Amino acid sequence: MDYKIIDIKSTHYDDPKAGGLSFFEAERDVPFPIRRMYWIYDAEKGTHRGFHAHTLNWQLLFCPHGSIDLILDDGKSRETVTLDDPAKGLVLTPGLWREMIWNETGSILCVAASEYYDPEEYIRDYDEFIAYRKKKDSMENEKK
Ligand code: T46
Repeated sequence: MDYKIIDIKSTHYDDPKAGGLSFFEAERDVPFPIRRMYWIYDAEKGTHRGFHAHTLNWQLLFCPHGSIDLILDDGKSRETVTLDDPAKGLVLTPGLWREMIWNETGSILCVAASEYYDPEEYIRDYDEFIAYRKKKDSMENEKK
């Protein structure tokens, strides 16, 4: 499936009580220019969000606090990635259906996106997503 888990660079003070600091730089650590950041907070355990795919957006998702499951679907299979470490990032290419599940109340999901917000580049209907994926996959197979 077309996603990648990356290590986000992180530093810690000698005193572990002083916490950590994680960082990334667009086009150096993240394989796309970043045009937008957003974050989801105040969600309760068991919250389900998402249920859509993007046709243009590349994204880096990370969870600086808590634990969130990302269910990813490429139209053929489903895989679950758990984000539960501020130093772990998930790079998503366009064309993946996603559902997010909050494993802990107050978990924060941060997203760096390659595109400005455009509701037209979302697919929010699952049947439409499957039709889109079939077309995309057959066009990519023809190119090979
Ligand atoms: C994604 C997952 C991980 C805006 O007005 N501007 C924005 O940049 C965004 C991201 C959202 N919105 C509005 C659109 C909706 O009225 O915020 C509202 C909630 O968005 P949505 O229902 O799409 O939220 P999620 O949590 O289902 O999905 C979000 C992102 O939209 C999406 O890009 O991949 O987080």
